[in-house]
Amino acid sequence: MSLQLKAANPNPNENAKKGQTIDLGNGSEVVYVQRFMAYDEAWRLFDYLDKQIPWTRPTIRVFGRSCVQPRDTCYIASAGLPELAYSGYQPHPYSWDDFSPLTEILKLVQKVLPGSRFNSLLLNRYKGGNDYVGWHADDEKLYGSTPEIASVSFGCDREFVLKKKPSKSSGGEKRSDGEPESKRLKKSSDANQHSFMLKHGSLLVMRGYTQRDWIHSVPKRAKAETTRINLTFRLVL
Ligand SMILES: O=C(O)CCC(=O)C(=O)O
Ligand SMILES: [Mn+2]
Repeated sequence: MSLQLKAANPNPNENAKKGQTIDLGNGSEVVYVQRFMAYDEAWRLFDYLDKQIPWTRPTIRVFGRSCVQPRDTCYIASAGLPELAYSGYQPHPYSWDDFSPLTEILKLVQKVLPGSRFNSLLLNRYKGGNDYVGWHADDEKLYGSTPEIASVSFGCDREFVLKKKPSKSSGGEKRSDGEPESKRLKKSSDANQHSFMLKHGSLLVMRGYTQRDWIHSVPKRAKAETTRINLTFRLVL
């Protein structure tokens, strides 16, 4: 299958097309482009990915226990990179050459993010609202200290949540002003959590210190009935 991808058509909503940048503070940043890809093209790609990617649902280890990963996965990497391992699982690296539409999506990502470089891709398929990814940061050493991760979504809209890691210096009871506890908690929860409904054909970019200072998840959602496919492009150093 060969595809010539183009960016989404002009849209009255400038933010949806050009993207919005969310400054998370202390050098962490997220960019969200809702209409990254044209709608119909994104559905063609969904069908291709759903049918042609060699999906597996591996057994992983979490807190010393074996469990089946609650989503399907596949890994693509350029030749000669160090091997990726997470939760006791080492995915087989497939070649970009065997999945040319993925290279087309990569080119479109690099066009929207000038100067970015990616050489690996982790794909996830959530076959309904019971499939999820738990709280984690993509802070593996092989990505370096400030990885840029570009995430493209297809199919069912799902919520993506970012939560600030508890800061090491702030002990639970320490206070510096006389503000009531309830008010302080409300304020901190606003600044310390961000949620995005990741739409079909959208792009979300995490960069700077986001993996060092924040964790993220795609929680279970009873109402999400259909399949979602997500691609995260990364640079292995
Ligand atoms: O599916 C998503 O939007 C996120 C996936 C993710 O965080 C990961 O693969 O590390
Ligand atoms: Mn992640």
